[in-house]
Amino acid sequence: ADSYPGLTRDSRFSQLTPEHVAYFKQLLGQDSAVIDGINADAAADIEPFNEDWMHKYKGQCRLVLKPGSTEEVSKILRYCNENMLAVVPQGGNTGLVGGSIPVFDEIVISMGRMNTIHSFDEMSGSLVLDAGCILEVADQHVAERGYIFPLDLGAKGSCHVGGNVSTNAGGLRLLRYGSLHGSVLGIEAVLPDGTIMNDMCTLRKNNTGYDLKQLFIGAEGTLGIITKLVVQCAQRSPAVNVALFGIESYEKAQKAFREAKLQLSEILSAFELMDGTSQRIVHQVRGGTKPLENDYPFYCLIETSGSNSEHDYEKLEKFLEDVMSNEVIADGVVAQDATQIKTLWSWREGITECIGHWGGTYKYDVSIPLSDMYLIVHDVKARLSEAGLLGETDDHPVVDVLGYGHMGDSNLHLNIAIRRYDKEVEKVLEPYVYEWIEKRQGSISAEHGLGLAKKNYIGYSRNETMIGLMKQIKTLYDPNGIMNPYKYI
Ligand code: FAD
Ligand code: 2HG
Ligand code: ZN
Repeated sequence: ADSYPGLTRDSRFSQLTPEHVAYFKQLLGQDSAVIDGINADAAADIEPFNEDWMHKYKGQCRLVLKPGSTEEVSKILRYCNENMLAVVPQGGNTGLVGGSIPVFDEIVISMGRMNTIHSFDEMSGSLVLDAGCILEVADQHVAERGYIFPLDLGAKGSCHVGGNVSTNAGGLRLLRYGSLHGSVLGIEAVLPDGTIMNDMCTLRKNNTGYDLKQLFIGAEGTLGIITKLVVQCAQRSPAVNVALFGIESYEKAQKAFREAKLQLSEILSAFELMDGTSQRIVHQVRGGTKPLENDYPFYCLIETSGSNSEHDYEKLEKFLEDVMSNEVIADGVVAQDATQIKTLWSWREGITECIGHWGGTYKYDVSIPLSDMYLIVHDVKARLSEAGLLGETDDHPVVDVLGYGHMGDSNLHLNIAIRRYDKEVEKVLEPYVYEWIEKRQGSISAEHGLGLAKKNYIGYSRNETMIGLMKQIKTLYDPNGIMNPYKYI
């Protein structure tokens, strides 16, 4: 686990006492809503809240609160604000930048009990639900009514919609349904002083003054706690097709993307890129039959979603014939049923889990103009090899360097699979990677957020004026700084 060099506990924050815990116990009533590590040894129960999905960040929290209503969240925050107790909101704890984990002894406010789906308007598609609902459960609810949640990602079985909105997650179909900045219609949030901000508009249009809810989308728990949401869901397409193909070069992958947009236009719902290394690793870790016979340096996964299966399938087949005969792609396979669709997607969605197999990963979630996007993988790999850090044997900390991601959104996930976290490797990677991105006017955080991992690097993607304005907003909403401290900015 990371230690946090350069970070010291903010002495303005109070140390938790049995009196504080007694207040929360009385407020939340039931025993299971408080995990108390102050009066008793609760280390084992608290551990999952103190550690992230990658086992990279470790907190020292000794109190977890699980509110059951907005009013309880409000009372918790008001009390924390008055008593200078720092807090960390936590959803499904699947975040990849250490944002959901305390740094020191901050109180974790876990949202899992607030998981009611309140209503769904089958005419408009607007869904009203609690922040602690699991993404997959919300999607299933609207699927039964012919709709689709406008976000999908590999962690759907455990991430919360509140966490998704707080990180402004992008996921696998942003290309089709756009960012949460467009599909979140309303938010209820509790500010650090306990004020409940009710902006639960269920309509698509509402140009009355500043759109304050937008600030909470991507705020990573630094301004307040999101308690409820209104989400615009889209009509679910009855016809879904998925194809995976092998490609000889990154240039050809770009051509394939251009052609897919041209030829599949309105039915294209995902265009994902995977490099050969990522697919080799998934195969090595999980086994199974490879979708294509031969190995390729690049693979793309295309999904179409439309209303007429025959028409869509025909369009996709014609597209495949075209790109194959023009040698844009070398080989391809189209899923024949729902099981095969799932299997093809698993070669893409399974990467994050498989690359952690040797011990960990350094992750860079970057947005770069498409023409240069994959170049960063070659450059980083060469740098690590030259430094003697990459190799097949255990004395090398780095196993391999790979790239994959949401090609349709110019978003690459550069990952360095490692045997152990290693300062030497970090020195070779940073600030090199961030400088590389800055030179190309890219973004150092395309969709995962800043959290603790990137807070020191925001200057590579935002100028002083913008950072200054962000700090003013933070101070306005959270003058005592109790909301998710030591992170973001
Ligand atoms: P957490 O990890 O619990 O929290 C994330 C941040 O939000 C923290 O800063 C936390 O303090 C804050 N927060 C959580 N809930 C609230 C709330 N109610 N109010 C205020 N603040 C809150 N991300 C993508 O963008 N695209 C992907 O395709 C994608 N795929 C993933 C695949 C895997 C296998 C994994 C493990 C992660 C993936 N992620 C992806 C990252 C992660 O799943 C998303 O960031 C997700 O949105 C986090 O949701 P969560 O509920 O787990 O939030
Ligand atoms: C994805 O697109 C996620 O699969 C995770 O955003 C990316 O693990 C990663 O780097
Ligand atoms: Zn992603």
